[in-house]
Amino acid sequence: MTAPGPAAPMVTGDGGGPAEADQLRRLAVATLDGNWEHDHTVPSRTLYPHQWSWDSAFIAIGLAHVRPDRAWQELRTLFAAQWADGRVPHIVFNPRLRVGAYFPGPQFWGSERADGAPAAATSGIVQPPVHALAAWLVHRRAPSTASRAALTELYPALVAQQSYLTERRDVARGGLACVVHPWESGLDNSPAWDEPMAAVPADAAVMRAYTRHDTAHADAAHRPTDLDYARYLAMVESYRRHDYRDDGLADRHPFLVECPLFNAARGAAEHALADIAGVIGADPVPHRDRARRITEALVDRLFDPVTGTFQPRDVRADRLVSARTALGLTPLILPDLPPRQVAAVVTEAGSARFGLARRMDRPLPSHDRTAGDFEPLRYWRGPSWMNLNWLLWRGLRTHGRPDLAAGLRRSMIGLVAGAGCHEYFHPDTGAGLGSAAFGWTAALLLDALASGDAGRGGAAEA
Ligand code: 9WN
Repeated sequence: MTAPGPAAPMVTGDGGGPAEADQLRRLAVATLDGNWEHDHTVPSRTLYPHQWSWDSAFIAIGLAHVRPDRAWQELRTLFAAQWADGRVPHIVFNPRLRVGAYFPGPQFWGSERADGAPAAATSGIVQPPVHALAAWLVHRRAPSTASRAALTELYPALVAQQSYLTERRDVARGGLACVVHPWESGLDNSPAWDEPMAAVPADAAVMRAYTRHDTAHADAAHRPTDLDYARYLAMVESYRRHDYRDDGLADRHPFLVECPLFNAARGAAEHALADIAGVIGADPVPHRDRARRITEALVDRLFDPVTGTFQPRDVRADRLVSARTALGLTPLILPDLPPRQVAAVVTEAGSARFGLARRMDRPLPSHDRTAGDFEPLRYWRGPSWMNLNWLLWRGLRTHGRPDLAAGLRRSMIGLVAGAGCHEYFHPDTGAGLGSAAFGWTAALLLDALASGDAGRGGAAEA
């Protein structure tokens, strides 16, 4: 079962010709327009009918090409729900929707009982902080007086978001922020979380007390299992019991992990804030300093010289998790990643595990395709996702690999040309999976289409 969406495009080639590109652009705009909900864009009308944090950042990047006012509104609406401590909640619930439109909904999260929560009902956890980068890209797409004013307005909120992560979430005091829930990574059921999740006590039978919403709209065989969900709920309950406070996490919380993508996003955010500061007359230097420290900590704590890739660190067990997932490639978005790590990530991405090449049929999968637990249909355990590929595409351009960036870009566009704006895709066949009208797929497609010259011509991009 998939959600109805704008019809898949009648694109016969790989989407690379001007007429095909135009058709794809129209499909993407129709998808984003269809998901627009009075002041924000929903990731999917059926599966995810509220506002999600990192989705909105990716969506703003795409909207900048076609509806710049909406791009700013998207970010403003999200940050209007920022908590007093600076956290940006991973879901902002739309009060107009019926109870049960999504599980777990506002009643389960109970944000209204926590100090410093906003008036709107939200979740109590966060997602990767890709918003400063998004704000910078939205401005850079069409700089204007209005975009500078929008940056000036958002800047303090973006800084507070970073401060929250630096001051409250660095549980191991090593310079990296912890995620307290797999949902915070954005890659909910990635094999990267199997080891730390195994330590979370839970019984799948507790799910008998709840009705999952996701499996009513997507194939259960593609989604996290009931045991995964039992653990997800247990982790929320553990955090909620302390009103989502972060003091004492090390002593009481069952899941504490330093994620390479989450922290790479944090570092990229400091680089973007330095750029923003330069435009609005603030001081960029502290942002560059913080960015440098984050990159150093990532290399120090998460780069495994034996495997040559970045791996999450399970802080409770104080060890790197063994799974080699696409998360490990994402530090490439950091412009100050040292050459040794850049080379290692490019090698890992080009290996049989992920298949990056100048000529490639399909974008990268979310997990090592040679691994025994690779599942081509199950969510973040194998399928290809546009946002992960977009991050890698950006990283390749940042580090002067236009040849590989161009190959990846073509494969991303070809994927949507073949299947439509699906949520995720079979990594071998390219078949569309999950929601058929997914926000960030449409948005990042627009960005890939618009950046054709940079992708082909090879200018390194900051
Ligand atoms: C839980 C909205 C979100 C994305 C996540 C993706 C999925 C939610 C879910 O959907 O997570 O947050 O219900 O599965 O994993 O990355 O932000 O698109």
